[in-house]
Amino acid sequence: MRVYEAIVQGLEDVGVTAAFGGAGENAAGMMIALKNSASVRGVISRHEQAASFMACGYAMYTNKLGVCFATAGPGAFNLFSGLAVALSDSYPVLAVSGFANLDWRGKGSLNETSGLARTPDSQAMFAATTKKSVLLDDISKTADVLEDLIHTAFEGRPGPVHLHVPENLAHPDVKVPNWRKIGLKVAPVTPDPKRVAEVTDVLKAALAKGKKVLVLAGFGAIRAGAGPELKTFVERFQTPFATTQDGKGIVSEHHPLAVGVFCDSGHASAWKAFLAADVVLCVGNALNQHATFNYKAGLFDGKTLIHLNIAEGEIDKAYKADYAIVGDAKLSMAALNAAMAGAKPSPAPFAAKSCDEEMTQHLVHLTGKIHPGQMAQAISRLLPKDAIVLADAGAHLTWMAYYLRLDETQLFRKAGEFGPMAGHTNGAIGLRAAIPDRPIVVCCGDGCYNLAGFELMTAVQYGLPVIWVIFDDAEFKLIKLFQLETFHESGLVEFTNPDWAAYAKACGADGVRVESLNDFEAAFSAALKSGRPTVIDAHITRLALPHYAPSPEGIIGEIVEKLKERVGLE
Ligand SMILES: Cc1ncc(C[n+]2csc(CCOP(=O)(O)OP(=O)(O)O)c2C)c(N)n1
Ligand SMILES: [Mg+2]
Repeated sequence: MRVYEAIVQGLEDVGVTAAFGGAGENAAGMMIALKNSASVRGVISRHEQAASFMACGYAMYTNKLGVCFATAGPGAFNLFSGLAVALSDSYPVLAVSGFANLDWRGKGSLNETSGLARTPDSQAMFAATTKKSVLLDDISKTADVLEDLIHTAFEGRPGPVHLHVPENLAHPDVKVPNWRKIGLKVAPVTPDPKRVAEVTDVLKAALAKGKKVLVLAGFGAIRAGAGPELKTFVERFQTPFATTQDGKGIVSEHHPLAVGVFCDSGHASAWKAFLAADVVLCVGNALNQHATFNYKAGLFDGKTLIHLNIAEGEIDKAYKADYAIVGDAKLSMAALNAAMAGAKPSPAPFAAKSCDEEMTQHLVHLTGKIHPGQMAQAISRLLPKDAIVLADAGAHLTWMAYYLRLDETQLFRKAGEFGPMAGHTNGAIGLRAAIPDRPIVVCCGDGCYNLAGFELMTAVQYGLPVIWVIFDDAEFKLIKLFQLETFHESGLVEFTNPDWAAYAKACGADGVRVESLNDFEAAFSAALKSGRPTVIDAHITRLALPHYAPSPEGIIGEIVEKLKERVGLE
């Protein structure tokens, strides 16, 4: 068995069904092994960066390994963005890339990345962007190395791993002498019963004293599938719950206890509930910049912070937790629910206002084009029960996070902490390969689509249909807003777009240009019905301002804070 045949066999052993990559001499053996695989589908993207995003999309909501591959040197370097996403957003992803012939190391051969002879050091670069990167220097170690890497990808907080396969080991006549089946046995991160008992005592005492408990759920809770356990908790103890943008829908946003999104561009109802809370139970939430109003000083002052996260490293990172549980969110919430059996809700109910009114408010809109907030509301109304919505990086994301109203059977993911444009525009194609039977909608900015929308051809070629809704405002809106706020002028943020509908049709997909909400609704409904790859080029107004402010008091509050800072007031 050749080295790449062995690697693909290993992927089959652990249940991988698709691998995304780019062509190249060093990747040639991988491409052939994939062509011959009965269960792993090879998808060659137009650009390797998209392949790395697709691997992330593949792993996003499944507990499956995302796989991307590329040739040595330039192809491999195009994988970094996706690996950075997998690192920051905790996706189990394996990248396999070529490496120049080890026998020629130091001579500056084509694609050499040994760090010698004026070549970049890809071992250092991949090591810096993954949990672990290995250069396979002995073919008899292939099974051991691959198994160890895959385990590392899943262990604890999931993340990316990388394998360098040197050219001299990838020749057709070089064989793995000792191949064996790869096994995947990853122990779940179970919570320490002592810590669960401690948190139980704190919560019971707080509820008995009539203290207000708020749950704040993040993507970790979604990834772990902790929705049912969270719902049991909030309903039993009648505690309101807020979410981060990525935690949206963990329990239905139609639920009377839902107070909405807690973060920049979040809901006032969530902020007010937070202000009133005595105890905040954070579940699967890393308390990062946009979920803490730029790490607002004293955010948890006067409150008891209970932090539940899969990794010890996240606890006390930005805010000192009073109590913590390290564990998988589902297992930890189940353990907490069991330990809380018999506990009673607070005698003084925490009557927080739900997010319902803010999400469904009527938006005043006077110009001819589509109001992006109204479009987000329309998507909420038309979205099938099992749909998945991804947003990309930009102002469009803030409209979606605020106005998309999700049921607990639906999913929403924003561009994550690394936050590359086009990460989800193309990651969605990988997600489609992993989840073939749920509608997938990407709400992307036109800047994002311009950056990498040519992967539409990959989606068409491989039959991986997604609906792309382009928020077409012919500008980098988020950057424009930042410039105006910070520099009081803007520059180089506007651009021209092609006729995306015509482009989509030229690629073999469906394409529609819409300029009114009615036309959007018709196009969106038709795309959901057709199941075909579809680009909806939605011409949105530039005049609507997204609900975005790093101040929890909202846009006006932020202006007041800035003015106070300027004149030196407390
Ligand atoms: C690869 C990459 N380059 C640059 C950025 C910085 N960036 C974040 S949002 C944004 C604007 C995106 O424009 P568009 O897709 O049109 O979205 P809009 O803000 O207009 O909704 C830019 C340039 C980034 N996140 N990723
Ligand atoms: Mg734009």
